[in-house]
Amino acid sequence: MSLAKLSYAERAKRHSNASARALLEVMERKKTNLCVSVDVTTKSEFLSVVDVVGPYICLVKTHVDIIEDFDHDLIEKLRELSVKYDFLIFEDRKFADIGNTVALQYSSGVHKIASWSHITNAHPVPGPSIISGLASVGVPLGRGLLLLAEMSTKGSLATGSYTEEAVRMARANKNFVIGFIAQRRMDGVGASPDESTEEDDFLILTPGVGLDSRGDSMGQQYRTPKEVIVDSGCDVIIVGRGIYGKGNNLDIQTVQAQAERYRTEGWNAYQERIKG
Ligand code: 5FU
Repeated sequence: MSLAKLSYAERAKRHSNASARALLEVMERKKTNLCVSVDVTTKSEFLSVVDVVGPYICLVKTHVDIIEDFDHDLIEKLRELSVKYDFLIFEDRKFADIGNTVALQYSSGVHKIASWSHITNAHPVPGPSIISGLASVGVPLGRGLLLLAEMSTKGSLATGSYTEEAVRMARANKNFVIGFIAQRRMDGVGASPDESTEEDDFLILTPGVGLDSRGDSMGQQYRTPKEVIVDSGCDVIIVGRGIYGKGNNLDIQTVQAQAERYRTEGWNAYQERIKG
């Protein structure tokens, strides 16, 4: 049976990585495949958005380096909210350096990402050593890594043999690599004809999701939850501005209504996929 037809609960039982299992379990428990990307630049806006979207999401995606008044109190409050509302945390750090450097960037510095982020991600561009560098920090903590196999932007270079090589790198490191940032399922991608990949269960987390717009003026491209979940077989929809808006004034009621809307669209699409 294709993995896209299995329920999140069934897939959780088969997963050995603690973060992948926890994510699939929370998706099933809260009936949501929505990840909100909270790309705002102040601590108070960040916490307001997370507090209002918390009930509707499985995962919060952060870019902590854009928060002007970042401090560890923010992380403590984010952790409290993640317990209160039952969601995981994904720092979208997009590591891209040599193993030794990424291990330091992941564990140390101002942000100490590995100490609070269940999931993070990396560009495969440096080759497999980026995975071993990050794994030296993340595996002992039970963390999970996503590789950027594709991107949502117009003209992305992450296509063809680059994407295939990313999937091969993931297959060789299944204890730590739990899936991909990608625009479609990656089952069997880059495998040789005699290679069995049926047991692989890589999660596909997909940015570039919007219901009211097809893109922005800086190369972003949007597809609907149905296109992403049903047509392309992805697992988690990542939504930013579609939920928290574009201007400087956060309208918390609208943020809540949009989170509810995307959660419903994403979950209905998943149910259509597993039943169809
Ligand atoms: F890897 C990627 C990608 O291919 N496209 C993305 O948009 C990551 N992203 C992130 O998802 C990006 O950095 C934003 O944080 C978020 C999308 O935000 P939007 O407001 O929904 O466009």
